[in-house]
Amino acid sequence: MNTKLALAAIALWALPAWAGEAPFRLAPLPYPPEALEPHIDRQTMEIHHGRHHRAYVDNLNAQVASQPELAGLSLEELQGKISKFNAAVRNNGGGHYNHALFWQLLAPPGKGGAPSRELGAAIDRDFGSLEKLKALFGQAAVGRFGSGWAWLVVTPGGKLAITSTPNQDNPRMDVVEQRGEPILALDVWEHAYYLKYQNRRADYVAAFWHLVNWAEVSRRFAAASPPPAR
Ligand code: MN3
Repeated sequence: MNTKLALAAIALWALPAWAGEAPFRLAPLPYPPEALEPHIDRQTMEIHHGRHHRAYVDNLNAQVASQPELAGLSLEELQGKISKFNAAVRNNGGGHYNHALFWQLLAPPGKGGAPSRELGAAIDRDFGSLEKLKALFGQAAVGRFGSGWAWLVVTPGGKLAITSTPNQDNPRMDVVEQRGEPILALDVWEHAYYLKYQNRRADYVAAFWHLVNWAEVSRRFAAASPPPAR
């Protein structure tokens, strides 16, 4: 056995017992951790993804031992049934879903494109303009007391709406007031911005608009919207 194989064997042996069947996994970031600079710094991304997000995944997988029905659910399905589970599943299942989504909704500065024609029309219809959407979303993000998230969602009625949730809750959960399909998200936990922005959450929220992956937001909008009436 060569050295690499031997090391791999040892690494497998050292994993916790549930790891062989751990249903949830941490995907790599879709860009290098420094790609969002100067708006979000490399160290924040490394800690946020590699430690905070990883902990949500590990803690969620640890719950599978006592709640085997968890293993049969996709991450998306779990959100809609979150009321059936304990607080650890709600916090870590939400944390995993929210972060996995958040990374995809960001792009390096100048790489995020613009809202699709259809999304742009819906933004004008429901908010008046993209600038007004940004102002209202920013108010939701800055106004969320303590830790939580701001969201742009497609409601069950097919409208765009802005909402915010505490902790790791999200609009897919069957426990929140304003439900919908999230198409844009912003993490306003201090761990998301404190190293660079300290207490200046509003500056972090303003910088976020340089990083929005509008191509991905538009894709999610199209997938979440009912087909146009004929
Ligand atoms: Mn976070």
